[in-house]
Amino acid sequence: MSLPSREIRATFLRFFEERGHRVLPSASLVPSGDPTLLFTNAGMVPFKRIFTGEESRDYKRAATSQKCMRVSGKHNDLENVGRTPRHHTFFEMLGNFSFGDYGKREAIAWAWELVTAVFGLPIEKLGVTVFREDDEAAGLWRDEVGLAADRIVRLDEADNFWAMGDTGPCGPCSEIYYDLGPTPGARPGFDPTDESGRWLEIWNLVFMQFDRDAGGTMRPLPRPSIDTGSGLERLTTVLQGVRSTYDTDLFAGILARAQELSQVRRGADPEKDVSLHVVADHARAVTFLIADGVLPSNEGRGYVLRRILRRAARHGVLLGLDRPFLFEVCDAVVDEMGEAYPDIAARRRYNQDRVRREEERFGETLAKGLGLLEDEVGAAKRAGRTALAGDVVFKLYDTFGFPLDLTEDILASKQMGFDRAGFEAAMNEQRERARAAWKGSGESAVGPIYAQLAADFESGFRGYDALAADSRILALVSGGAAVPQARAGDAVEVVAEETPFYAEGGGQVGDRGVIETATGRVEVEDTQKPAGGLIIHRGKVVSGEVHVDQAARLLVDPVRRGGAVRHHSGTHLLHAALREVLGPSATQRGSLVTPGRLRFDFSHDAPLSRAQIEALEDLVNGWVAENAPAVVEQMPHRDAIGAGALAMFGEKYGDVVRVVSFGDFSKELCGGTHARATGDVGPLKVVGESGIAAGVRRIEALTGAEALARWRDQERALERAAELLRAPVGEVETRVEKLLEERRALERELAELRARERRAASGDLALQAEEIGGVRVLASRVEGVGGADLRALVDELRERLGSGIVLVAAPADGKVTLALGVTQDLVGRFKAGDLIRETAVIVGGKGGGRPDFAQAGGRDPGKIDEAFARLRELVRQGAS
Ligand code: ALA
Repeated sequence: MSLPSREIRATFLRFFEERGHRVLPSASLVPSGDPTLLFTNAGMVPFKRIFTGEESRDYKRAATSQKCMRVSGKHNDLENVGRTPRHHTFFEMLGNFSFGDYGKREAIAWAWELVTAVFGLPIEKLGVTVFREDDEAAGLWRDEVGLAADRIVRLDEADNFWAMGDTGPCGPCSEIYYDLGPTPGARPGFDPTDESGRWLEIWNLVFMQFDRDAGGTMRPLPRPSIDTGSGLERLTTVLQGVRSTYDTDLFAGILARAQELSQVRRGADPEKDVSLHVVADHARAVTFLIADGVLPSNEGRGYVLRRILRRAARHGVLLGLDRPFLFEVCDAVVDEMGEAYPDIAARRRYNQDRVRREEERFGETLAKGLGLLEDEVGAAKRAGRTALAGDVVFKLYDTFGFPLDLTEDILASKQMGFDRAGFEAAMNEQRERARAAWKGSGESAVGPIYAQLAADFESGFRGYDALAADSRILALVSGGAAVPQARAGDAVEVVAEETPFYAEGGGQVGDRGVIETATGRVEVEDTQKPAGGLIIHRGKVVSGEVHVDQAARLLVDPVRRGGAVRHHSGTHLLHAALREVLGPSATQRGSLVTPGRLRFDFSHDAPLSRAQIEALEDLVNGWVAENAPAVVEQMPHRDAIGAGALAMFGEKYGDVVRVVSFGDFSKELCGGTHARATGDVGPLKVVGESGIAAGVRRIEALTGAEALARWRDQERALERAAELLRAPVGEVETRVEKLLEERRALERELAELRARERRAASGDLALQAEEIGGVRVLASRVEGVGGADLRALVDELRERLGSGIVLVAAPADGKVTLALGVTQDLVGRFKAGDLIRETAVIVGGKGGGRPDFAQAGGRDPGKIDEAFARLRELVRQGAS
């Protein structure tokens, strides 16, 4: 019996736990606070800021099995996945990490020990690569491990220098390869560059030494570190003695479900195997992405999810499945992996539902896309072309979710090609757009001064129980630099040994207040935590001076803090109520807690009904009335999640977490400040509900005094309206309805009066008609007529004349409008549009219209008579 993947994962973690590593749970696929990265793509991502020294933890060694996604890169272009034996979108990366603790020697020795002594891989089947210039690593492999010289190959940056992305921690690396046995075309000996598939990379050891900035400059890291990554899928392939990851037990249950549903057997037809593999790989990606809060959409992460899901659905079609099926394969993913990843087990139903809905939606566009493709192919053939335009193929790809390979398949069957360069150009444009949209999504860089201070100091937060503290000033920052003292008028940032000030975090705004010393006073406007455990009080010296090392008294503004506390606890109650009303899929996406209001963003894809909002308010206010006390506990992250505590997706939490509970209805991981009991929150009122992004809704609410103030404002507004209406408040509605009705009646009456007046006026005007060359012409100025009335007037005059040409000029506000009508019997000879063009020029305007009616605007009412004269002239010419 070969080693099950479950055992491989556990053995790896245990091996490093025994060597002093803290074993941590996998972080979310959605990187926390890292806008430079679409997905967590390596085990080191959650530790990025520890490597750069911006953050520290109470451990220096860690080991994880990390969920990862890669959808671009050398081998991970989506189109490849399923076609090669071992590339995936979603995968698990086993890794051990040293944060400035051990270095190359231990990393290499342990990797070797685990691979050979524990997993028992034969030494003669292993080879390693090192970075061209890394003599130290090469020496360690040769002298300490005892590897033969021909099993150590030096490669350059492209292969042996690892970076998380364009910026961030990076360094030279060393990779361990395994010989899968002779393949056709393989070169003899150890050759990692051989592309025949013989040598499989199973472990990458990165010697983190640099931090690369956006300009490409590499700065040495404060403490060189170790980051390693071994793909569980590949390691399992090797340890289970198979050639493809799809042959491991990781995929067995998932592929079995796909085969059962499609009634297609693996191994019978290579093309069908590709489809089965695509379905299996993508079902894993889809399951984990949705469980981490990503929803299908047309941008960013949601777009990647949608592409993956549709590609899987289309391959289902190729397997003969003409109904939603992927949701059932995703269910098999939960069966297989739910034990290792409780998150996906907890969301089984929700997951199924989302996937199924997206499959149904794609089912509709699929038919339309195929129709478009048929049409385009037909048109191209008729035009004698043998290739389809690149932008058509891109449209299918982009709008209809057709993967390129699918379009290619279909085109090939019709002996058609396509303009690949055009497709690529359209694709690049799209990528640029996506990149541009991805940039600038926040997170300002930590100034170097803060990183420095964070390395030197840590501030103790004392503000959970106290609003005042006696402490000492550790550092002062002014103008971006540390200063020994600050004087009245200076803007300053104060670092103290201990502080009751809450630094902005977890959605809650930073505290305000004052810091007093024997010689001066600082008014604090904001409190922030820019790096690590460093808390800074940002404000201004308002009197005297303060200096480093001085004793200081720190006093938090209690009213402001009180408001923040109420709204923060209110946010927790609202979150709990949302889950009761909408179900567990309403997961938190963000929040803002200020002293005056709260805002809560969550996953949900339809507006909330009034009944749902009222249900939320009733639940929360019921809990408030219970006056349930807050219980705050510290516990290991694992236990907290096990006890059902809610944690925000993508939020970073330490190993030991703070859990805030109210009664048995609310339990959340939270570092914020809270009410002692729900009663302190006071009434909670929802004042806004809106959509802020695809699948994300926002609720705004007020608590306590703010809720009351809001009611009062509204009451006052209602009373003012009642006063204006001279009616009791209770009758405002019926009175307004009545007023509106009366208004409608008056408008009707007014319109009738106007029409009557117009008819009378037109009777008089018609008498002014003159005859020019046998054509009746009426040119007249009218006052106070505009818009539709002007047109109606021209119609009426035309009717009165029976046969003729009517031009009316309506001056108003220094401008003039001309309207011109020609009766039907004359349109053969005179075109209203032509006549108006020539007359409008005279009043400095332009216009046009149909043969029987035209309109124009002009800027020179003083020339109306001239315009009339021009009309007469035109008629004379036309009549002759
Ligand atoms: N971070 C390294 C990798 O992903 C270990 O290969």
